[in-house]
Amino acid sequence: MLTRIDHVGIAVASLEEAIPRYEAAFGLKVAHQETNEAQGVREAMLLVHHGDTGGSYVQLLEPVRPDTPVGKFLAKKGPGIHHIAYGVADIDAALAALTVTGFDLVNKTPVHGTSGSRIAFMHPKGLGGVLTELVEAAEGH
Ligand code: V0V
Ligand code: CO
Repeated sequence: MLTRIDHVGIAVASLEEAIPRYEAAFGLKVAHQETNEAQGVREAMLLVHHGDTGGSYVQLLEPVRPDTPVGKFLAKKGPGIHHIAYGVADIDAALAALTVTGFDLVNKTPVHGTSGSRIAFMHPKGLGGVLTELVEAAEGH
């Protein structure tokens, strides 16, 4: 079902400070930046590798307000790894299969993700404490 590690989401207080650190450390480049009001984040995608099944990225996440998933995470735990995201070819089929097996889905139907992707989150409780996202990339990504 999974085609790649699409991204590792990292909670940061400031994109402006975090982006140059990642550029300096690994020579990564920002491929895309976006504000996602529904998810409460400003995010930057830095490309690590582009393979047959699509890209793998570091996703830096800055909360737009404290009362958001990333804002609450930062207040509780400080900056760090917030979620892992796996690529899937067909997110509707993946969610249907996970519903049958009884997984606790935060999003039962896909919502808008970065660069026009369709995404859905799975609750960390069922997956070793790791908030997990599925991503169906938009055509051409
Ligand atoms: C919270 N918890 C986490 C966690 N966030 N555990 C692991 N990783 C995380 N990121 C734990 C927390 O320690 C608590 O554990 C428990 O969950 C409840 O925490 P809470 O602070 O009361 O939070 P809730 O229950 O209000 O919300 C938690 C969930 C929420 C996971 C349901 O964060 C959520 O809906 N996340 C999905 C949306 C999201 O994260 N969007 C931002 C990225 P104890 O203390 O009970 O043991 S947007 C994105 O990635 C985009 C747009 C993209 O890729 O395109
Ligand atoms: Co993400």
